[in-house]
Amino acid sequence: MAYRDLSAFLQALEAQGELVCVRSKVSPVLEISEIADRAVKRGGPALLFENVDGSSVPVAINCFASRARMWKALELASWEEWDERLEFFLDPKPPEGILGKLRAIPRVTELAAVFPKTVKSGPCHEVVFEGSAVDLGQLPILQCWPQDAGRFITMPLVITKDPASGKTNVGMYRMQVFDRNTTGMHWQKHKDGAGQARGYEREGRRMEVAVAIGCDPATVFSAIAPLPPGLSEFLFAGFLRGESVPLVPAKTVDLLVPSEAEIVLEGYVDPKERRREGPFGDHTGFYSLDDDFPVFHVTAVTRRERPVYMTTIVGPPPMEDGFMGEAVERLFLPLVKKTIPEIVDMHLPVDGIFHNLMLVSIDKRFPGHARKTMHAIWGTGQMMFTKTIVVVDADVNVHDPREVLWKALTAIDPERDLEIVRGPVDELDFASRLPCYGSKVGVDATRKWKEEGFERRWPDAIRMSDDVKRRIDALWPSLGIPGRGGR
Ligand SMILES: Cc1cc2nc3c(=O)[nH]c(=O)nc-3n(C[C@H](O)[C@H](O)[C@H](O)COP(=O)(O)O)c2cc1C
Ligand SMILES: [Mn+2]
Repeated sequence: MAYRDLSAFLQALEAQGELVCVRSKVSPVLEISEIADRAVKRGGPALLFENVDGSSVPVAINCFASRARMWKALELASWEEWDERLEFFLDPKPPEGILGKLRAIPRVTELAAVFPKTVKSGPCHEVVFEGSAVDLGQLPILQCWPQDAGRFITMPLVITKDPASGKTNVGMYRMQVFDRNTTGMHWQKHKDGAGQARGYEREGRRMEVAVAIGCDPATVFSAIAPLPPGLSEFLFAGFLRGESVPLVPAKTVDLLVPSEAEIVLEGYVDPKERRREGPFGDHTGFYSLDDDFPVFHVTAVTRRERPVYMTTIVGPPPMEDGFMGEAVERLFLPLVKKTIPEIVDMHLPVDGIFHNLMLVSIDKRFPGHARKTMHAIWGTGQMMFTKTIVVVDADVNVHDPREVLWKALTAIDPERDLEIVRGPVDELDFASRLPCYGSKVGVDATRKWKEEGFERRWPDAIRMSDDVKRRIDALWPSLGIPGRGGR
């Protein structure tokens, strides 16, 4: 059963001891951030701050900040469960026999039931503020870090429509609060929201924008999913939940918003307008420098009678977004494998802040295969940002950093095995010589072949023979050596 809304998810977390309600009075300026940071770094629970200085609205944070909570959010018991679920749709086999056909029916109806549906009304419209009644100061918006330029909405679902195709996009792009009814709109150049905005700019038209804050967890997660442009995040959320996302027409803009949202901001972005945004303590663990970004004018705020403000903080890893990133890695791996089939597994270690390091194992089939894989990765969606790609053979476990270091570093002849390219880099990369344009490196750490010009012999990795291991397993308890005899 899908979570109906954020409260349903919070209740489920609380029932399982995964949520702590904090009743002490705390400030949204830096204090919640410090508490949330300590909690996530200690593997702590999600937090609901009920008494926030300056606002009557409670703050939920760290809702996704552990693997267990991320699974709960996506209603999965393991990543394997997802692989199996996806396999049915990616590789459908005609069901065999009457029993097989009967068993397939629920799956097919499940698919039919996940398209977003429009409803007439919803709790997100219980209270409506328009025009001069709009005041973002009523919300407990955080200042996350000392050098931040101000308060930032960090977990918004920014909903826009493409001017040409009319297709809806949902993206999570942070928003700096400038005053009671304007914010920044930090969609980076490469993102779908920015792409749609360029369409409005060409036409010299205002762009209507709606921002949902606090929804059921799958819908929130869909806003960070790196889907190809034109593919609906709300449909993806429906697929994740196994149930469609109910959408309701916004009050003052021509957009559909999740009817079960806690808070919705409605307004517009003027195509010509830019304003200084930042600095902001970012997910790189450093402050992103100030820069010019579009401005969001909030013309209406709608909300529940008793809303919860959902937020997160990013900063030196590991943070909540690291767990969200891991979910992206695991959920998208089966899809990546469909286009880059040689990939066996991949891993983006959390300290690589998602796109600085990708470890990928391949089933190497032809000379130069590792380099082909790197270029395929750099050529696919947001994976273009990957600064370092290390390609290893299929027998290396990319989730074990020690094994990767050992086997990858023994396998390389640096002058021969580095592939250095230029191209687009993440807008948050502050080391590249130019913004958004720089270099990336691939490391071919696969075993080298004769066909690749390697004429020497390649040694086997050391491994004890199985029969000896079995004999010693049996003998171990009698040897008087402390510790388990595990291998
Ligand atoms: C907590 C959090 C904050 C984010 N903030 C931004 C941001 O300010 N700007 C941005 O372009 N992407 C940001 N992202 C990443 C985007 O949400 C992500 O790239 C997503 O795929 C964008 O949606 P789109 O593909 O529809 O453009 C953030 C992600 C997370 C998890
Ligand atoms: Mn998108």
